[in-house]
Amino acid sequence: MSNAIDALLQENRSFPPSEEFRRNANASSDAVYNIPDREAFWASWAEQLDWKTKWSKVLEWEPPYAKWFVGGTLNASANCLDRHLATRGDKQAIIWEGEPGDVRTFTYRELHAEVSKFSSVLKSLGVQLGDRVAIYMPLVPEAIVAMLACARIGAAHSVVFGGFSSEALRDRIQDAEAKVLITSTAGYRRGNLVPLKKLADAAVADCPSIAHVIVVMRRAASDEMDDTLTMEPNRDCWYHELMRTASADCEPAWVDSEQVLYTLYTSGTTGKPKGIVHTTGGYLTECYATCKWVFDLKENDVYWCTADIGWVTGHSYVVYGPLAAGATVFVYEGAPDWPKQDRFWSLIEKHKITILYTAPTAIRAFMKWGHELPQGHDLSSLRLLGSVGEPINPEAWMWYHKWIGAERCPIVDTWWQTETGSILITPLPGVVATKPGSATRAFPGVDAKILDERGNEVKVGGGYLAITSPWPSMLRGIWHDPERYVSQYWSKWPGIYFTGDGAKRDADGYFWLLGRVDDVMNVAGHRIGTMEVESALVDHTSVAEAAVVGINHDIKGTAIAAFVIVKSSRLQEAKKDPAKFEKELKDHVTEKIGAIARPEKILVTADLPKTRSGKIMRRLLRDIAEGRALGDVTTLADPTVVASLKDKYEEES
Ligand code: 6R9
Repeated sequence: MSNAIDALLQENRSFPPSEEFRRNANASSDAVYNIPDREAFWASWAEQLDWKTKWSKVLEWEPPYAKWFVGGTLNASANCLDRHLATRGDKQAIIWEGEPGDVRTFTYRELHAEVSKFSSVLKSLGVQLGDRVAIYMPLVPEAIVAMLACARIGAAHSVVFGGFSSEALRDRIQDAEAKVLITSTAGYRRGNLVPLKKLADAAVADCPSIAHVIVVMRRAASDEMDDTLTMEPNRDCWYHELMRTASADCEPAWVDSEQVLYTLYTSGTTGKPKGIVHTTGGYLTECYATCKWVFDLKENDVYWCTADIGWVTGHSYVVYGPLAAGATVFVYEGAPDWPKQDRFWSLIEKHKITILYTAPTAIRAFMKWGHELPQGHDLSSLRLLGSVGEPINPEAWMWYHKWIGAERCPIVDTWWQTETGSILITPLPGVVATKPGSATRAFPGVDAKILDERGNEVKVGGGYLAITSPWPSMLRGIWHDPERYVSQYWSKWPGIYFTGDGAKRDADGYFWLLGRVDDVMNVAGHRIGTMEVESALVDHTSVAEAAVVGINHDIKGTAIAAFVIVKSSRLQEAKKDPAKFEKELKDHVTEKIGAIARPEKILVTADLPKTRSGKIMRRLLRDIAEGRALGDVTTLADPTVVASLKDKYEEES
């Protein structure tokens, strides 16, 4: 039988942790991987949280349904706030900077008071245990307050990214049957104000379940009150007015470990969004554990995860994980290139960030903009870097390592999904020698394997990434769609979770993610993942970013088309002789991974179609390359990108 996916790229560079990092790390020896009893291991993490009632059973597993910490009761907001008051009351919980440069800070005590008050507000508006609350907000502190307040009273939040349209918001509110919507007058993005309240009004017009809309003022009242902003009597309320009289005394609801904490719709690079369901005890346990061991969180860290709370990364690693660990969390509202392309580096310098967790899409943009920008700032506060969201190409990894990490900071390339709730494959920075482009090993207690079509394990080589035992933060289902839960994740092999990602394992047992299985290209009988070809292109000194797709070919059946973004500093050179440049890139791929992966066609582009969370949408590139009408574009960040790319592609074909 042919391989599910072939492995082409060889990467031999390796970076062991420094002795100093290892010595001080929360996890500092390979012994942490020795887990004789998985349930006991997870229970030992759960014991570090505060429970009102202890569980009677760690795990109940009736595939594909898991219950963790059965019979236990706890509250997520109490674990993120109340339990820190005695020891960390005056410690900064959140340091927030808005895009225009306004700064606000909250100590744990202040955040606790704000969340308690807002919990009282929600209760007074009739929100009860088990109700759903939609949140459509810019990345402002009140968005985090809103999430924690829902958790405090046992309501499930459903955060909808503030960059989504009113239709997307409407569909998600309707699916969740949310009772209350929390929004803001506006949010900043690249100097512009996105009129969230107006977009919310359009959505709510078709949402009979919504009884109230709570509105946060993003700016001073005098700036907000123009004639176009209307407040619907009896339905709409101002956040600041409700808060003025709200009681700061709100006992957390002690909910069952399996109480729904939130639903969140996946970014959907391929199809219709799904409402992923997460519950409380297991989710919080694993978010907390991974924060301690993967991000090595210490009392004095200033930790910055650049994700928006509209994505799972924002849920697990801006809010629940780091706050449960009592960390100081830095939050930035706006775009990385506003007002200039060095905003991230100036924020790191100004706030003395020690841990930075961002996405390959951002790293590749920084590469394109040039290393001179970070070089102009003092980044010496940094001690650990992270990456999430897509495979990170080895050259992007090396760039991150050299120009941001000063060859000193370990990089944790963390693989996980909205569905997995928390990081499952990752280096532990004090233990594992990293290799550029590899997510390395499964987190202790996580059972990750490469399987072939029939479910046999591939020890070395390529195949499908599968998780073969339940884990505490796993999804508990798809909201209102139990059949899809089973067919999407549990039908390929009985009782085994199918991730939808292709991956390979090397001789050291390291995992290398190869891209979505749906994007695999079958070239002359070889099944080639997108990642390795793209990495071979990015390995060329002129290329900042690349996306490849399979296109129909008379002889090979399928050939490879590559879309590449050239580094700003190399653009002139590439444009001088396009045919020569194209050949150079093709030769580079041939040399790096073999003739089988040589692209048939190369198109230089300024942009790639991406989801709003920054993932390349190869499905749309296939539509372009094969001259089809574009499929569903609703999750696309910038629709103009595909239109101009389509024109350019057709012009050059
Ligand atoms: C957390 C998040 C999940 C998909 C996942 C995979 C890709 C995420 C990755 C990675 C390679 C990594 N992905 N992290 N691929 N290396 N470190 O991104 O969740 O938005 O649900 O996306 O993202 O393809 O299956 P989500």
